[in-house]
Amino acid sequence: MKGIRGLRVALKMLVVCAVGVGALVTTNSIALFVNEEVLGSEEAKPKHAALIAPIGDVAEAMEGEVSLDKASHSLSAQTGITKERVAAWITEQGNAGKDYYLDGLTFEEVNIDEDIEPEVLARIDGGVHLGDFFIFDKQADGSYQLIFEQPWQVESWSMERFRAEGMNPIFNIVTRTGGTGIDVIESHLMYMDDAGVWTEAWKGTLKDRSAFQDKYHLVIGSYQFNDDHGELFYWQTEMDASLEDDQQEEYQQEGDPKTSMTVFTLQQGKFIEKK
Ligand SMILES: [Ca+2]
Repeated sequence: MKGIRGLRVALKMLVVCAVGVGALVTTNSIALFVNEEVLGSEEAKPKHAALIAPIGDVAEAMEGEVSLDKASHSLSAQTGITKERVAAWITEQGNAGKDYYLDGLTFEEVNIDEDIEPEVLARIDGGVHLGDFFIFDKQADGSYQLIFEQPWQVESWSMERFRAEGMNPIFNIVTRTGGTGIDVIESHLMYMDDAGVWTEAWKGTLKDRSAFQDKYHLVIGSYQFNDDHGELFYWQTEMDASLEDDQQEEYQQEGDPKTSMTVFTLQQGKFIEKK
C-alpha cells in the first residue's frame, strides 16, 4: 500500500514546499512544478521572504484534496488514498439506499490487471457473516470508479502464485457466509478479463459446516493448479459426526469420511468441470 503523504498548514502559515513540489525563481515569475510537471508560471509568487503557492492546485496535481475547517481555522491537504476518500466513493457510487457500516471499512491498493495504476480493493466487515466488497478503478482524470460490488464478507484477498494461459493475475477472494449453526467459507478465483470486467473463473468450498442439535456435518475442501495442463484439481472431504456436549466443542465421528476429487479445465476464461 502506498504511504499517505499529508500536508497540513494553519491559515497564517505559508505553503513552502511538499513532497515532489518544486519552484523555480526567475526574474519576475516563479514556475511551479509538481512531480516535474509545470503547473503554471503565474501560480506561485514571492511575498516578503516567503513563497506563496496555491495549495488547492498543488494538492490536485498531487491527486489529493484540500479541505477548510472553519472551526479550527485550519486548512488541510491530503494526498494519496485515505479511508475517508474510499468511504466517500462508497457512499456516492455504491448501492443507492444501502446503509453501509463504514466503521468496518478497510482497503488496499493492489494492481489487479498489470497496467501501471493500482486499483483499490475495499471491504466492509459488518460482523458475523455480514459484509461488502468493492473494487475501484482509477480513471484517466484521476477519479476512481466503482467497477465491482458484492454483499460479501471477504475474509482475505491474495494473488495466486499460478497463472492460467491468457489470464491476468488470478486472485483468491475468500468469503464467509452462514447462519445459526452454519458456517461456509468459499474461495472465488477471480481476474480482470481483457474487456476490463472482474470475472469469476471458479468458485469452490473450503469449509461448509452445519450443526443442528447433536448432528454435525462437515465438508472441507482445497485446490491446486496443474500448470503442465492448465487444470485445476479440487478435493473435498465430507464427514458426519455427533456432538458430545452443549458447547459443541467435542464431536464423535460417525461412519467413514468420504473424499472426492474433481478436475476443472480452462474454457473461455472459466474453469469448467472436466467430463
Ligand atoms: Ca491496474
